Amino acid sequence: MKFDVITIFPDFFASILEHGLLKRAMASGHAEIELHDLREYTDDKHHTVDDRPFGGGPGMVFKPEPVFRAVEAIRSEAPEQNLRVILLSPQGHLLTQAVAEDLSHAERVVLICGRYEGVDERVAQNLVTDEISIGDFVLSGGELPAAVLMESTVRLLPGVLGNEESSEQDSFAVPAGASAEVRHGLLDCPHYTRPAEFRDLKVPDVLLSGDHEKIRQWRRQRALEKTWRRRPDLLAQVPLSEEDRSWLESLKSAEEQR
Ligand code: 9D3
Repeated sequence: MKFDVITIFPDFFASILEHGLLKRAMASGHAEIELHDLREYTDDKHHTVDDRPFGGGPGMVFKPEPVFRAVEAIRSEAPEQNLRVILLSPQGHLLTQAVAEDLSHAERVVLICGRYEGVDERVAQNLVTDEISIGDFVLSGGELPAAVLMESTVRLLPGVLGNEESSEQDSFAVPAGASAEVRHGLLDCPHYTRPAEFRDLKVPDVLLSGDHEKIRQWRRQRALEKTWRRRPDLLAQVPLSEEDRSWLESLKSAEEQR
């Protein structure tokens, strides 16, 4: 699949394209990423990409013309291709594993990285197919979100993580918005490695016991407990076994005793 990233800071992406998963996916031909400097799609001497908001107020807004021109130039390279045009913005739908899975089936995805107070609404209304946010916190622009979106999508492409089958096959019986990749929606259990004792801090005995059934139970219980305490919203969407339910019940009654 191919990403076209429209940004006023193309250099921002150098380090993530030179390291790790995205670099490997590009080297192996699974992903292609082309950076487009928004300023190259301006036509004035000063390469102006922004202007003051109509109606007044603080900050600056991305002008529509350079953004339209950039997307139209990309579209004209392959007019028959079905383009997803994504605006990264705080007003977008939340990026979830399900959104990444959906995008991993796309042929070509344009990512528009906003800056300043925002982007002229005519871009969002007339050019963009999806508006996406990575969470309810304030960033300075869409570049980090674009990198997050690309990494979460590319790692789902068949072959990128070594597994030649589509990673979709392991998302069976998982409700929308979740996937087996996120442990059927549960938070992960704790992990330990050597040494078994570090400054008086001991690894739980069960993990050293060699009893695989006990270890499986312990891990499942820790995952259930952590999810119940920190992310009860996730627990509501997860298929639970009888064993899971009875453990959670005993956890809740122990808590009520305290
Ligand atoms: C403090 C400025 N805010 C006034 C109410 C609005 C605002 C405008 C532009 C807040 C952030 C931004 C820049 N952020 C993004 O473009 C962005 C973003 C984010 O800030 N958080 C999570 N996901 C995303 S995707 C794009």
